[in-house]
Amino acid sequence: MMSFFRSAVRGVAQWFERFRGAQARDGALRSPQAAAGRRGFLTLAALAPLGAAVPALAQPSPGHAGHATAGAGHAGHAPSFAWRDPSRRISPPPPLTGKGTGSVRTPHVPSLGHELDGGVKVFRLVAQPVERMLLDGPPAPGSVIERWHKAMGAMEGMDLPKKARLWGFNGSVPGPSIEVVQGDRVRIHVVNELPEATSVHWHGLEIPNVQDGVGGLTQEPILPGRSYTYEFEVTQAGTFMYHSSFNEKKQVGMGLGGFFIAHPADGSRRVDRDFALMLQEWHFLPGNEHVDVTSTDPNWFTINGKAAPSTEMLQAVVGETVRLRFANLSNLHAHPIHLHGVTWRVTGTEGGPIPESAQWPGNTVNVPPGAARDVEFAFRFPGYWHMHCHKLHHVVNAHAPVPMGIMPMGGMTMLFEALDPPGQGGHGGHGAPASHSPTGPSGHGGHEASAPPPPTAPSGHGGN
Ligand SMILES: [Cu+2]
Repeated sequence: MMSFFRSAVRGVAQWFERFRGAQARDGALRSPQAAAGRRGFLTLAALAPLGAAVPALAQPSPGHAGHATAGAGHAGHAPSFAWRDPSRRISPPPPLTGKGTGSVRTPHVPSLGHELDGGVKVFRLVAQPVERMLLDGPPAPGSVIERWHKAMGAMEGMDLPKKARLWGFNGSVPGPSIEVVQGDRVRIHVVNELPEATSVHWHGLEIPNVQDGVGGLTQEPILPGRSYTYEFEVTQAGTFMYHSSFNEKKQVGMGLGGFFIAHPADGSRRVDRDFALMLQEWHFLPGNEHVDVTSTDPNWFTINGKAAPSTEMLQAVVGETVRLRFANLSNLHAHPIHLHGVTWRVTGTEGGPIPESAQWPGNTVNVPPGAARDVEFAFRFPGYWHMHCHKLHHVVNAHAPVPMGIMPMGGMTMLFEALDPPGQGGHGGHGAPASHSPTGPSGHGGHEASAPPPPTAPSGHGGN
């Protein structure tokens, strides 16, 4: 019975692969007519209706408003239905990607260091096609997650590797985390290596309108191959985001966003461990690596671009103060994130820190699209603590051949290991190693993002 299902599913998957391969070779679907003739199962056909909206949006200024014809040539480029333009160079990550100097760690995602030009912090982002392994495959042999996975009776296929062709920044989805201090003046160079125009919005920041990054409204869209420079002063503190603000449903739906974190200028709100976790959702047709961005039925769910069991295991020592900064760049769903074993306080939103008197206790926090939620807590007991979205559709992976048996955890699931303080080990094997480091190995590696450096003080922030 099972082998019948397996071979049938394999056959369908291979058919889809062949179909996609024939129809959607990079660049092969660049003509709207070609795309329109092939609607149906096609991944890229799903992108066509959105892509078709580009020429109208691409009118660069009110002065051109009378020319809203289908002729994209006016904006200097044709709409593209391809994941990448094969004639366009995809740059390696710019220098200082992965060399952040702040205190926040974004597992699986590099941080973004800056150069100084006088008093201005200068960051570099390249919007580009990115191949991302959402799932690396089965957990590492002998790891805690493998033990858990096996104990649940993992169904065949649920930990098959899952590669996705997304859009991101500097080779990463989500893009590298930007970390600054309230009061900083920042300059951000954005280069567009996508096959269509884009722009970058600084989500939650109170900055002059001309810096707001809404392509076609507050600035001319950044055409393929072109660049744009934003510059503003960060007057707020909190957990913010950056994301595409041009053809958003498609571009954010394909991954174009990241964290923008600002520490309070007065050095307040310090914690021992500070993690940033980006929630994203995706829909893929069977056997397909391209996101079906028109779907309202996501079937893959990631934290920092990884689905369990490939999500890193976080670590903290019992009694240490921990902050988790959740942000949601999903197109559709809120994600109620729950952590076992603690009562946290919700200490911040996308509007910045919440005054202490208004913080509220909980252990599940709902994070709507476009929102950020900071929570703070300390573990009381050592052990492996389960953290996951409590929409349980969001904690499995979609490629089970037949989702009728036990579906082991996947999607928006993470383990958090609480360690005994040094010298107090022996309680279940969770003693902190002498060389304990929050950036230590997670025991089930395989993520492509290089590990950021251990936490150090951002300039002017004075430690964490
Ligand atoms: Cu969820």
